[in-house]
Amino acid sequence: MKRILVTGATGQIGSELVPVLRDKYGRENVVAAGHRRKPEDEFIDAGPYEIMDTTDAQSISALVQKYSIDTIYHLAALLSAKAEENPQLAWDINMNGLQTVLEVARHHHCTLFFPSSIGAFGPSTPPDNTPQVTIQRPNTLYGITKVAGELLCDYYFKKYDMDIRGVRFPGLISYKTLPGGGTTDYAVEIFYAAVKNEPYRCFLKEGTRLDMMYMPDAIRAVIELMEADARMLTHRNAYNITAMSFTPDQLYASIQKELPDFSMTYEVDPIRQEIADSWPHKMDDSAARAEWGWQPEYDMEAMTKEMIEKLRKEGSHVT
Ligand code: AKB
Repeated sequence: MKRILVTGATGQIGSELVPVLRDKYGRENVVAAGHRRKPEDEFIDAGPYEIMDTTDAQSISALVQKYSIDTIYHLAALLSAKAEENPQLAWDINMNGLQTVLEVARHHHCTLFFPSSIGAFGPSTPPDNTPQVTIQRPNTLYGITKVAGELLCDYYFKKYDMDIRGVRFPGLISYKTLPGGGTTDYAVEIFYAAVKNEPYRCFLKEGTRLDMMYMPDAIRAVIELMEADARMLTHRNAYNITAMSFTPDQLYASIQKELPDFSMTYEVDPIRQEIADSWPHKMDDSAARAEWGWQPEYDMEAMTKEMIEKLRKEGSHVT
């Protein structure tokens, strides 16, 4: 049985990945680690929870030893817009944090999952049908840490023969935990407003096309990649994966089909708009499909219906 450590466990991906891993591998075998002093009760009740600083090798090492960890899902990171607000902190968490975790993983012979992002591409990358292997010259600090992270993971794989795997996530849409400080966050916030019958002011302009994915597909992708036969993996760090590609106006129209009274206007945030304009419209994820069978289940319509239904049910989570 695997013994797993998840960093950034209280974040948007972690809060959904941890319960799925616990169902699969047993609650005591999955340690959730976050930086919050007081996590949600469900973390404390549902299995081991630890407070951890991802740049502190000794404390991570101590946790790995305490729980005999053999696999690390390293999710702790600052997202794109937050990283532009504080580039020094973003470098420290995203880059020094990854390098620290890689060293701990090397020392303790752990397998590692590292999430990259569409942010690893930049304005000179072909935006349509963005190839798996292409030019990557991002002009955001977040993107720089993601490309460097991909390369560092490749380096550790080749030099130290470590099992490290990763994907380039598009914008992720989920109803359990809000993302914090990303450029694609509008595609989550819009649902919270719609369900509360409030108008939404979108910070990206009409026509801004980006890759997106509903969280259940994202969680399944992580698990399928980590379970894939290592001999099939050529592009380990990291695979393009996508599920849908839409603009704010298309998402607005899709929500209006379910909630005809919902209204949206635009109030463009120039910083996030510039980031979005430098990212792909639609990635080519054929390498992931060919090498480990990646296949999304949700398109924009199916995701819209389920987001509205779930947020209505989970009314208490809507803040
Ligand atoms: C962000 O917007 O920063 C993230 C991402 C696409 O990596 N959601």
